[in-house]
Amino acid sequence: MMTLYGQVMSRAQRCLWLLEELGVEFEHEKVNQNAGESRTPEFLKINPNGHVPALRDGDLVIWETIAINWHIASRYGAGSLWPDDPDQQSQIMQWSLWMTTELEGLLVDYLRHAMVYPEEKRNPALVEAALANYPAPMKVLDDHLQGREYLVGDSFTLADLNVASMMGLVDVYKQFDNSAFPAAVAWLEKMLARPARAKALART
Ligand SMILES: N[C@@H](CCC(=O)N[C@@H](CS)C(=O)NCC(=O)O)C(=O)O
Repeated sequence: MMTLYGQVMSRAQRCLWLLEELGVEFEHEKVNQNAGESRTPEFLKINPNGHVPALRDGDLVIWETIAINWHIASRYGAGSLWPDDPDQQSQIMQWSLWMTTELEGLLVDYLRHAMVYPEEKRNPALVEAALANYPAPMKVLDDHLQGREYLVGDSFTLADLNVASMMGLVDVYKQFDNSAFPAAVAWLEKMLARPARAKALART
């Protein structure tokens, strides 16, 4: 049986949502990164970066959210969240990596420095930069979603999940001005309303 390490209020939410979508059995170790539990000598043997999430599947240990979800979806979601078409698989990787490289950094900066960190640890310059840099990738997303229901093909895939989950983490996207991105917001609200996400969020 697989074991997923990481509490739901972290990037582990992405993996928990996927596991709930697929209905596969797994054990959940709610490693709390805010309490230093991802930095213990024991956990560093699982992920030497000291981060959650991490996944154990038999003898295999994987870290990095996108790689974990690729592993889970390609093995346990083939034909559904992970389509058989190799071109669609490439597009899924494109959108997943786009999120982590174009948008995720600024979302995390905003989340930490405007919402989570105590006042004395906050850096207002990072919040300003996040607000300034948000529209460019969002326009790309919004343009792509004109006339489309899903990011890749005509059904829900890992691409939708990997992108929406990060924007939905403590609803961080609502902190930004989305008035110019109605297609992206409509898509996001639909994705975030999926029952499997609610199941993942209940794993507190
Ligand atoms: N690129 C990594 C980032 C992982 C990451 O930074 N996780 C955060 C929680 S969302 C963490 O574990 N922070 C605690 C720490 O670094 O001590 C991934 O996507 O898996």
